[in-house]
Amino acid sequence: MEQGAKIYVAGHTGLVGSAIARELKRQGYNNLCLIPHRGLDLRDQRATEEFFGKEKPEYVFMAAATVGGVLINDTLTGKFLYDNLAMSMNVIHAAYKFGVKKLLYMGSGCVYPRMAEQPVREESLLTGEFEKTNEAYAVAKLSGLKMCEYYNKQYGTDFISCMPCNAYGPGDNFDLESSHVVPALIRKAHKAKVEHAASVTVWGTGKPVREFIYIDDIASACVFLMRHYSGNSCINIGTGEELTIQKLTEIVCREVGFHGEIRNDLGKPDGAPRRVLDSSKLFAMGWRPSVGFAEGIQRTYQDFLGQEGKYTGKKDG
Ligand code: GFB
Repeated sequence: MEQGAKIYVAGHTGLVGSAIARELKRQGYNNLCLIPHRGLDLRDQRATEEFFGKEKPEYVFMAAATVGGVLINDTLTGKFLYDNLAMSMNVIHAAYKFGVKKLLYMGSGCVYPRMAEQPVREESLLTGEFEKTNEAYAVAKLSGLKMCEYYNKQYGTDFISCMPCNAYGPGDNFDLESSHVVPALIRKAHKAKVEHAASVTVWGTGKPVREFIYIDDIASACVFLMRHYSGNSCINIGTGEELTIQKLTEIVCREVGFHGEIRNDLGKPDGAPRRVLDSSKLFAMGWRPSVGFAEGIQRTYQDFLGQEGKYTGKKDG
């Protein structure tokens, strides 16, 4: 990827897209094509193709998606399927139609089968049933992954895809109903701390196991793959470290400074029992994550403190 190349980051205002744009600028790629969602609805094929025809990007990071945590995934199933299917199809087809040199498509660890052998290898794709709570999102993302593979086969495109584990970091969504677990727990622990509450409530049993990666590490891996990898196999992006949700909560409470009790709301879903990726293919290429979990939590907490008013209309405490 040449330094002066024109690079389109689809979804550049989101958690992953904003981190990729930051990483590209940090590495001296300044010819970035960034258009906010309000400027272009990627679910609209005509508008998407008009944009590609006008801007003619050479490289595309497809990080635009409708995302959310276990609860919203399990409730807005129609929206999660439609939005992500339409955006993926339109961007991948337009990239082919307008001669994009290379595209990186953001998959997700939740696309793997619920009961795949852990840590999950890329070969496990499509070998079993999806996790029900995020099936709609997984079906849409799988379609995007396979569309890249099929276009490479039929049209000779160079479209690659990656599968990150659970992402967190600055720019995350801290809304308690729609967010993922890390931002939700940071906000809950902060509120419990400032209100001197006796406890903080965790969804589900706290027994599920997850792997968490700081968003700047995902961005670094995406730029690395765009520069060094071509092929039809998706590539896992993880840290190799797994945590139960209970342990995660203890770490978040420690980093936030809340020392009360942890209670469980068993009325909320656990989601997949264990989801840990095997990232040995990526590690063998020479990339490694660099931000440790405690440091990542601290940076995310500071980001939340800088914008807590946005979520509560006032400071939580
Ligand atoms: O992050 P999360 O919503 O998504 O939930 P998944 C992870 C685990 O944290 C689940 C528990 O076991 C939740 O029950 N959890 C505990 C909480 N407290 C909370 C809380 O306050 N909020 C949330 N959200 N969870 C996602 C998929 O699955 O994985 C996405 O839904 C995406 O589509 C992502 O693919 C990678 O890890 O279960």
